[in-house]
Amino acid sequence: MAPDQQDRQTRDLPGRPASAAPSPEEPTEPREPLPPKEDQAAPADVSATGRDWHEARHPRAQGGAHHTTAQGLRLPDTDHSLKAGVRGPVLLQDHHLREKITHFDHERIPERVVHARGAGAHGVFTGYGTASHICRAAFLAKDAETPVFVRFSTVVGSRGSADTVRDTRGFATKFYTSEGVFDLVGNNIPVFFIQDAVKFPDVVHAAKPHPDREIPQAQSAHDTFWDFVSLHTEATFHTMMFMSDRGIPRSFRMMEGFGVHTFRLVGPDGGTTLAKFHWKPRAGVHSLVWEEAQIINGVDPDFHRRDLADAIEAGAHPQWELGVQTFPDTPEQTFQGIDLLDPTKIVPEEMAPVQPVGLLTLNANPSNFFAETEQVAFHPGHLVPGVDLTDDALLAGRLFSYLDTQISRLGGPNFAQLPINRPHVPVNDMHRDGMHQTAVHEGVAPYRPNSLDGGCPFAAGAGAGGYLETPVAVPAATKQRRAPASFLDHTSQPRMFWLSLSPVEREHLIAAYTFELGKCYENAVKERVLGVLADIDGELCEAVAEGLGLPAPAPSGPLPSVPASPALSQVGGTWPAAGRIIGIVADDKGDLDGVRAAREKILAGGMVPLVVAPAGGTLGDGGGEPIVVQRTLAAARSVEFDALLLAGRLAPAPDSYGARDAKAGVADPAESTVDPRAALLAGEAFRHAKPIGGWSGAEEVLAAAGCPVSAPGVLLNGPVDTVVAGVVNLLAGHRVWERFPARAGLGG
Ligand code: HDE
Repeated sequence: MAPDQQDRQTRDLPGRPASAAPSPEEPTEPREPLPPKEDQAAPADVSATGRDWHEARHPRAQGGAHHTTAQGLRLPDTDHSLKAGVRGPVLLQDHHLREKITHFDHERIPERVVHARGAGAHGVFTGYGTASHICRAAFLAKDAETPVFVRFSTVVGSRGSADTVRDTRGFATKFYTSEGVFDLVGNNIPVFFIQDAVKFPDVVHAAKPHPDREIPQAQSAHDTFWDFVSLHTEATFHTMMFMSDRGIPRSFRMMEGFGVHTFRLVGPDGGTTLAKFHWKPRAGVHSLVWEEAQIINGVDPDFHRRDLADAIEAGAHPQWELGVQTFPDTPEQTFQGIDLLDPTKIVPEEMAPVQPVGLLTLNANPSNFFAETEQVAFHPGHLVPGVDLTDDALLAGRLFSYLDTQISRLGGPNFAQLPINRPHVPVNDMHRDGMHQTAVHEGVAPYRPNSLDGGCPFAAGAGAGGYLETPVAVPAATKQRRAPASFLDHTSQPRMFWLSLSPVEREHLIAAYTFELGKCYENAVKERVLGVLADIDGELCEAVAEGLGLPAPAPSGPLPSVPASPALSQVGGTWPAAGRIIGIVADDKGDLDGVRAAREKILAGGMVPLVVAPAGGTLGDGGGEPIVVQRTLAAARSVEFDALLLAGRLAPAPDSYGARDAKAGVADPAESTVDPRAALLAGEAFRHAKPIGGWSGAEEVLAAAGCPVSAPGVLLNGPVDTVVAGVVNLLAGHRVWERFPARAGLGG
């Protein structure tokens, strides 16, 4: 019996009408608490005071047999207020009523000021040992296994906003290491908008909805955002990157992650190396196309959240390799002319290859969104021995900001005691009291030095695992509000990015700028953005200007001459198709043996088949193994699939919704040979360059959708096995890019 069902036992109470007697499935006996799900147990075993947490937590868990108040008083009824007589009035002395409603009134906490919308997962990180000579951190040692919690997020939107908006994505990882918590709080884009933390409120105010009407939600396509970034050109590289396909990832599972700043690694002998962190997804880096992203925002606003949870539940555990780019720790802190303290610059991977140092596997979904994903509190200053900071001015501001924001968001300074934030090592701090203190500290001397508590706790030197800041020399300097001269170059790397993209990616970038600026009202803002683009590339600027109907300005000077960095392009590689979703559309008249064979082949390849049919239930009841229908044509949209299989011609059933719809759309009802909803699926999949396979009359569906059956990536009428194998092969390249022709000349 589930705990929520227990509440309904109160219907047995005297005075309730006989008709309210329990239905057969309603439980009548209390039960013992259910054991926690194995893969979803609370992450920490030790409380802030070092006690067994499970023991401390148990009395407050809601798995017990009897419903109680917060004070543990057993309750016979939670469905009726205490009244004077059945018709009232309600009595103020009803403590349960007041406690229940007061608690409810305070259920919401302030959402994160940025990165409010997110999804999380538990996992494990396994070190390769390949970094051990340059970084003494225990979690990077060979075969060391460290529990982790990862939270992915969008940046601009509110907590309830849609997942597939155009935005940067957060990629924050909490490592519960044997030396304390290490947080790597990164993004899916390797550079940032600003070089100095003091500008953060400006960029966020510009990107958030306009303060007068509070629109638009979770969008950068509005005047204030473009006003700011066109005036503040250090944002250009980041802006271009999230206007590119990276701003609309196909899945959290298919994004790269970047620590952005340069960190300082400390080796076993105390030697230091500068480093940038990278996460490389095993599933490849893939994106949606813009029309798809917009459809998803309406059809399934939880698309990324659902995709992550479903994949983990299905056992398709997403994986990323952690890698580092390393640079000598010289006093200049530059690498081949690139300033390593400038977070608006990358070091191209061709100049400093990313060296893999460990593997992250996400293998368990949170048990409770609020307790874990919402309450998790990251901080770039949560470091372990072996990882130290540099003087990046953006990082310095973050070190202040994250602690400050948690205090207001999580209601006080004791958020590290929340289960999701607790280190998996004993905590011996001397912080005391404060809001929401859950530890019952013992002893009388929370200060150092002391003699009354035996001198405990003792300082931990390096030999005892203590964290020692690297003794870096601070050069003699003059106080000033200025940035180094190298920070003024805002065009070379954006131009390098443009030159590194394939024609289809350039086409997407042009379309994104044209869309976003097309949503702006102020011509002066659009013209200023065109001025910025003119200094990146003439072709880019002209194409966007043409779309906006404005003249393309001339560049302000000669364009920088920079080499491309092929690693910045997402297109052209091949990747495992495992974890991808293939829709199979069929009805009872289709080739159901073919559907069965296709399902098996897809499952055997580690992919997910989704059977779509005109109505729910099963297909093939007339003979053979029934096929469970997972989506009806009324509920499915092509955006859910990476590829599509059509197992028949999908005629509308007489008098069905599909038939009525089809008749409404054509002059002669006799011509309505294909269910229009199937044609819509096929047409969208075609337009979004997805591989399409089909047999048993599938060409009629494509014809009804107006798709040429001889187009690249359309595989029809071979044996089912061959069609499916062909579609899976195409999936390795993500999409059939030949169906997305780029304008002539964009090949660069
Ligand atoms: Fe953040 N950022 N940030 N940020 N950030 C927050 O902290 C901030 C920056 C990033 O899933 C906030 O707990 C400042 C860069 C992620 O919980 C806040 C500056 C990068 C997350 C904050 C930056 C990030 C945040 C809001 C400029 C990539 C979500 C809630 C100096 C390297 C973490 C919170 C999660 C969240 C401040 C810049 C990534 C307000 C002041 C650069 C992934 O403290």
